[in-house]
Amino acid sequence: MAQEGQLSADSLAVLEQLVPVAAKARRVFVFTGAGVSAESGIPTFRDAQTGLWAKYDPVMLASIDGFRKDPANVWKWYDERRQTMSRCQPNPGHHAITDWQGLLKGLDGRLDLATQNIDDLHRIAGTEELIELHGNIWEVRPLGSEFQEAFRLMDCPLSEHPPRHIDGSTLRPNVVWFGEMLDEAVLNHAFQCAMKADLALSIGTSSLVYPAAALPFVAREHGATLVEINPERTELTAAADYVLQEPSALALPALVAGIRRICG
Ligand code: BV8
Repeated sequence: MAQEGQLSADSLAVLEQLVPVAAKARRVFVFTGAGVSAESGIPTFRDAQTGLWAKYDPVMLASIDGFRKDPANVWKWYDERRQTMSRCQPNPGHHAITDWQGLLKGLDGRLDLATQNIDDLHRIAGTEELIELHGNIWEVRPLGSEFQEAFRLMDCPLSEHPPRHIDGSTLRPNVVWFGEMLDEAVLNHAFQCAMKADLALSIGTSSLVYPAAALPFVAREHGATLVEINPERTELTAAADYVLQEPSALALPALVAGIRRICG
């Protein structure tokens, strides 16, 4: 497979061990971060501060305090990110996850995907029953309201910063900001999936942001075999049973192709 041709010898050796184990798994938990969208052209969270945003601290921009201080400025940042994301498509890594989910369904298994990403690319790639831990950049809700009141606002670019609800109230992005609680039901569901998994993969995340970053560790503590796919080492690498230090758009299609060769 052309894709495998670009993998390092180390990664091919890891895949040789991993593929038979992964082909046997019937409850797979996949946890993704910004790195899986890097090859779609979306800057990862920390390097999203390129250009005019370089002078801002992302943790400040993605925070309720930052928003209350200057809602227009925070909305300008989200509007820019929405415009970037509107030009991006899922990459082979996103599609490999959807492909694997379909394969497992046919084998009476299941793949649960919990993503930290807010870019909608897993949904566009066709992954079902997506768990969006940190919300979705295409959704908004009235400031001060609960996640349940969110709705999609697809205007791109936005006509005003901040956008307003029909009743004139200020709308906020339906994302989880630093210092904000995640939607408890969403987070509990993700932990349930992690605890039931026999194979867990942490892909494209720096494993720094909690409580989401605890998920792969919890999967491992409950007996899952743990795989990390990331070109860099992270806080999780030492705990992983298999490490593929590759871009996900290269490693995931090679892994799923190997599983398909065994499972048909
Ligand atoms: C909360 C949405 C309770 C907004 C985001 C312990 C327990 C609980 C909380 C904390 C804790 N310790 C600290 C905290 C507070 C804080 C936190 O974790 N801070 C960190 C910085 C230390 N957590 C919170 O505030 C959370 N809320 O805990 O509520 C509470 C309430 C009140 C008071 C206290 C606690 C809420 C966190 C959610 C924040 N929202 N996003 C938006 O996006 O605008 S987080 C944001 O960063 C992203 O969404 C993403 O989820 C997250 C992490 O980023 P990554 O996805 O990992 O991306 P990153 O850029 O970091 O790394 C990219 C990786 O990809 C790299 O490793 C790179 O090597 C790799 N890569 C690059 N290219 C590729 C690749 N991999 C594969 N292929 C490639 N091609």
